[in-house]
Amino acid sequence: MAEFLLSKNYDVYGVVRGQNNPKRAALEAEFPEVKVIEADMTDPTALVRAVELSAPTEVYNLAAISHVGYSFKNPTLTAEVTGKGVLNLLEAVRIAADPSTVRVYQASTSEMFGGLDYNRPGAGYDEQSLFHPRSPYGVAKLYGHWIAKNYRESYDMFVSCGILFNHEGERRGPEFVTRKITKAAARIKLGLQPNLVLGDLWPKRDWGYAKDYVVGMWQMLQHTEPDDFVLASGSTASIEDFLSLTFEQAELGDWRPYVLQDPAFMRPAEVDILLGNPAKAESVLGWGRSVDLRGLVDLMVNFDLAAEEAASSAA
Ligand code: F7E
Repeated sequence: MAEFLLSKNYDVYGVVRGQNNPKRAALEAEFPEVKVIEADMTDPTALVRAVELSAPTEVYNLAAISHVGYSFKNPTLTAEVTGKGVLNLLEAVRIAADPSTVRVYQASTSEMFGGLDYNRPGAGYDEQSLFHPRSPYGVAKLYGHWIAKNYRESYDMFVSCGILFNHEGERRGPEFVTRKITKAAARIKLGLQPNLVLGDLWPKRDWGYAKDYVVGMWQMLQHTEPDDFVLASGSTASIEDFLSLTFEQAELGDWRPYVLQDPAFMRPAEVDILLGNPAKAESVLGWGRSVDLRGLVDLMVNFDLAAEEAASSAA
């Protein structure tokens, strides 16, 4: 998001939390133009200060405990950060800015849908579909979604919610399944690790490229009015499909000899299948995608092969 906004000549402020957060050094090294503000989503006073310091015209709330598995182990923290944090930020905008001059983006998620038989439309989830979250993360995000809509309706604030399906890429954390797979395939290829340990392989996700989705988030805040929009690829594939594409791209052949399973990576409740319908974002915002699933896998595998090779030759 920062990269995209800088390319459009925005003055970008980024909120970083915690002491000695290594992401701060990484952000400062890659984007020295971004002005860092220390604040925590659980601290309303820090968010008031962040709004005062930055005097924003656009606020993108991408802050969250975002790992679904982690949210089962830390459900209260997830509720505080991912749920109540949205309220803290909206109040900070109301207190420390003229809310009629600020546009707010709330990162809602396909995890709010849950992928169950009874609420799954054949053409994919859209803005009208029923919610049934299946994790503390999904439940907290649903609170964030509704408090954002409530502030839009109650205070006439420009608050838009992007209901984004999985968006992946070279910057994806290795704790998420796509990057875990592409990074492991690169390391297996280079003889740096023997295998890969995963959880369930049958769940299906609607995976797209994060850089395409960032454009959609920005488009939502340029629109004439605040609204909710689904961003999705419109196709779905299983973890097994992602493994096949990855091992093919890395020229490793069949993935089965390399993959082990461990219940530690399985969740108490799973989202079986996610498929989104981005028709509204396409027609109202003119949003589109530059990369399909095969293109996404190719760019992630090529990136990880080059990165792992560089790291191993530097060691
Ligand atoms: O899991 C399965 C896992 O952690 C995808 C977040 O950005 O997208 C993301 O949520 C699937 C699940 O992403 C492993 O059980 C198997 O079925 O990559 P993930 P997610 O849970 O779909 C949504 C839109 C968000 O909003 C979230 O913030 O892969 N799976 N084996 C595994 N998942 C992980 N992480 N690790 C495994 O070893």
